[in-house]
This record gives sequence, structure tokens and C-alpha cells, in this order.
Amino acid sequence: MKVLVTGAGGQVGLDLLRILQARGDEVHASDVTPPSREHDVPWHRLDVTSEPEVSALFAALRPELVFHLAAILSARGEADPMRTYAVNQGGTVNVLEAARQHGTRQVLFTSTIAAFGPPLPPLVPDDIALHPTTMYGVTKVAGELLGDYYFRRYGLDFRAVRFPGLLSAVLPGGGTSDYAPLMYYEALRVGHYEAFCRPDATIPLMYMPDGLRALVELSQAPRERLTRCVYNVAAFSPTAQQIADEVTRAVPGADISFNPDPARQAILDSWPRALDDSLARRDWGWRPEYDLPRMTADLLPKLRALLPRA
Ligand code: AKB
Repeated sequence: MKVLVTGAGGQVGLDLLRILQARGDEVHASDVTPPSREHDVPWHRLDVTSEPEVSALFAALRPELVFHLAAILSARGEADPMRTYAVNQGGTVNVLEAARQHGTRQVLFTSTIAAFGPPLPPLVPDDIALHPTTMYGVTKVAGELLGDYYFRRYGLDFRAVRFPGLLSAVLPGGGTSDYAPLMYYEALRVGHYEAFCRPDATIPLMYMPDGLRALVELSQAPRERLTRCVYNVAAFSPTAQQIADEVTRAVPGADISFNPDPARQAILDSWPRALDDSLARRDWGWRPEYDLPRMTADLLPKLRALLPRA
């Protein structure tokens, strides 16, 4: 199958390319910047905000399946809301319209816990009023609604997951959930990390292999089993202190401290503490494999291999 990944140079894209290649797809990567890591797939320079560029690439490739990952995350998005609007919202409508015009069968979209905002119950279901507090969240809600529109209006098979904060050996760029991966990364790299959140900050988190599996499994699910286009997916919801304890247990001598940044803490406070993913479990058999200790055991050796302690 011919697959196009937008935003392929980001935290999710680089790992997704390998999985798609391993299953034998003809994979095409695209991003506005050149790849930061070795790869052996065709790499297309693509600015998703440019409708002519997006349309030309779709016309040339005619991808059957598209993973649309290109986006600016929450913290970086607050530094430049207009650019975030252009990339996240303009980029998504350009991709959906090009998919419709050039015969793409399915578009997978990565939404987020940032789509939600207060007031929220302790366990947040799929269907609840959406009050995002960041431009990133606003544009992800719009992306969900646009995809749903293209599905109902044109029959484009649009599917999306609402991701928790993701952790992997690839560092994220510009997210508010970054305190979690940075605890591991900096503990190994320099032996200490000052987190920009409170110790009791609690949001849903997920280890990347589960996140990638969620994308691939949702893509493969028979459409007739799906009762919606957009699904919550969840794994674990530790407090920041629990992550710090886990890191200091696994990296003896590491010092994790807290110095909350009011703006980023306010974003974290506006997000769900835990997600109800029962509809994903029921409709397409979603199950996470990693909790916090299992993730730590798998992630640390991978980070150690990349990062000899300074
Ligand atoms: C962010 O922090 O902006 C992202 C997200 C939770 O979607 N990692």
C-alpha cells in the first residue's frame, strides 16, 4: 500500500516510518524540514500550509493511506498562535481536501488530550463539551470536526486518536507534557532535572510503542465496527512526583526537583487527569501494554544507548 506521512520528522513520525516500512508498505515521508535521523524512505519537502504544495504532492503520489501528523504542539503553539493556526488548522484542511481530490482512501489524524478543557470530570469520556485553552487544542478540535465532516460529506475514511502525552527515546519538541520525557532524558544526561510543573500535576501519558500500535490498529479496524471517527486512547496517569520517584529509583543519584511555570502549569491543569477509552476498547479492541514501570524498563536502555552520561 502507498502511504504518505506528513510531519514525518517529529516524535511520532520517525518511529511510525519504520513500522510502516517493516510491514511492507511503500512509504513516503514529508516534512517542512529535512530529516534529523537516518532513514531510507523517499523524503518530500512539504509545507502543509501551502495548498498548492499539498495538492501537487498528492497528485504526484496518489497515496492510498495518509498519516497526517504535521502540527505545532501546545507550548510552542502559545508562543506563536497564528503560525499554529496556519499549520494545524490550515494544514489539516489542505490535507483533507487533497485527499478527497486525489483518491486517498483513509486519513489517520493525531488529536490530543489538549482538545479538552475545564470543567472536566475525573475520568473524561469521548463525548463531552470541548473547551480547549490553547491554540493547539483549538486547532485539534477543528481538525477532528473537519475530518468528521469529510467523512459524512464525501465518504473519506477519516479516523483519529486523542493521544495522551507521549514518551519515547525521541525527544518531543514544544509540548507541555515534555516534563515527563525530560525527567528520564536529563536524569541520564546530566543527573538532574528541574520540572516546570507541580509535583501533583497529573495528565494521561503513554509510551510510544502503544501510541504507534493505536494508530496502526485503528487504521486496520473494519470500518463497520467503528461507531465514530475520533477515539480517546489511554495508558496511565501518574503524578509528576510518581514519575520523579520512578526515575530516581531507576537512575540512582538523579535529582528531580520542581519549579512550576505558571503558564505551562495552567495548561496542564486544564487537561484531563485520566481518559476513558472504553469505546476504543469496545470498537477496535484497543489495549495498552505499558504502565509506568514497564515503560521505564524498556525506555531507559534505549535512552542510555543514545546518551552516554555527561
Ligand atoms: C503537548 O504537550 O502539547 C502534546 C500533547 C499532550 O498533545 N504532547
